Amino acid sequence: MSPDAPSSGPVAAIPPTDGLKECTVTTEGTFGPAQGSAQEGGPELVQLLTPEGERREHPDYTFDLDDEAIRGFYRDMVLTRRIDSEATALQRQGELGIWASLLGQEAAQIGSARATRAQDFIFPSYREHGVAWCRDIDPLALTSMFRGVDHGAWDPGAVNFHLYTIVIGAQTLHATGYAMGIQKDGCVGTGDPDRDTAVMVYFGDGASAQGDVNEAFIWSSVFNAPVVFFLQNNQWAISAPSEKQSRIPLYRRSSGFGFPGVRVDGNDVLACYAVTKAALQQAREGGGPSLVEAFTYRMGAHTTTDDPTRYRLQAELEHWKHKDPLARVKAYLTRNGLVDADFFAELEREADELAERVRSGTRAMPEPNLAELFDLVYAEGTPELQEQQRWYTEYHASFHDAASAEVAR
Ligand SMILES: Cc1ncc(C[n+]2csc(CCOP(=O)(O)OP(=O)(O)O)c2C)c(N)n1
Ligand SMILES: [Mg+2]
Repeated sequence: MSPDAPSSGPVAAIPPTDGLKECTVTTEGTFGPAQGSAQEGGPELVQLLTPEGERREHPDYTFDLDDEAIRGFYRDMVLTRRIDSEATALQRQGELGIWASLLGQEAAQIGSARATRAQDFIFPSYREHGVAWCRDIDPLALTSMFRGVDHGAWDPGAVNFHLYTIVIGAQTLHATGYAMGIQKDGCVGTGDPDRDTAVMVYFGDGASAQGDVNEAFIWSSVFNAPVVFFLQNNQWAISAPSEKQSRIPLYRRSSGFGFPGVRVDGNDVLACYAVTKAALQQAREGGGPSLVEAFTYRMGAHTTTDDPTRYRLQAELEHWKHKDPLARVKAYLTRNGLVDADFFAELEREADELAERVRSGTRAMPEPNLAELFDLVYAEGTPELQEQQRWYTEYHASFHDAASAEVAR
């Protein structure tokens, strides 16, 4: 990662110490209103593909993949959006208890996740369905969790993708601890691309104000842990706007902790890929942690339990619709003759099939045996849990007894 990402204010250089790359501390805006937090993201924003679908150069970051990869990213984003809209509909039909939509954040998630290597370990929050997609997590494993059938039915160790974390920001500490562990295992800075490993953790603008996140920043910084903090600033923490989390642009937070930060256009899949790739590489090489702020927008509700019309203006959403992460890639591919009509037709067919699989698979899930949950809390049971299990089993059976009595009457 470039330590000298462009900034508008006066800067003070922190001299490099052993193992820690030089970074810049920007002082402008510290005591004023948040700089660059307006809807455009400010001059610091790294962008490689404009909302109109035009490629841009950046002095520090280059997108180094071919058009085939861009078609692949587009496919990822279309299919992820389809999973998301299907899951939202399933919740509305009473098939899921709740759903947290990623609508609008597809580029941030696909770009960053595609920049990881198989050996990198990812800690998600609860909205990272695009990242899960890139880690080959079956979408039905997500809907089963949001249906209440299980608590996350994949093996994190097998796919290097941790279970979703609902406790805001807690996963940044897990990630930091894991990163310190792989450091001790000698999996950082060896020069072997198959061995060197980084950790990536996803969290939000609201989470950035949590104590856990700030502690994770400190630990990762002083231990030079190989972790990339991927902050999706979707502008809202439920009904709290991001201005209420920070007086300065969030990516600048890291400078106070002694590691670099960069703000990337979170609706630009090319830039998200390029910036994250550089940050991950730095971590794997032993260059320590970094903060990537993906400046994006949550186009849907916080979750299906939320009604955003109660706290934000429709005009804001309309503004962000012009920056839709999918539309700009489609414009780029079409304008440059990199796809034909068959490409879109085939993708639509694939999305329809996927949606049907998510729908029918979710509806067909067997009822969970909730009494089993008590066996899964600890490796071995405790008297308290056994008592709770006995109580629950009796309580559950009482419904059956009542129903039988009703039939007999
Ligand atoms: C420790 C903790 N405090 C509060 C909550 C309730 N809560 C759930 S989501 C959320 C907002 C998180 O906002 P942000 O970090 O911006 O993530 P986003 O939902 O926008 O992706 C809060 C406060 C929680 N889950 N955990
Ligand atoms: Mg948020």
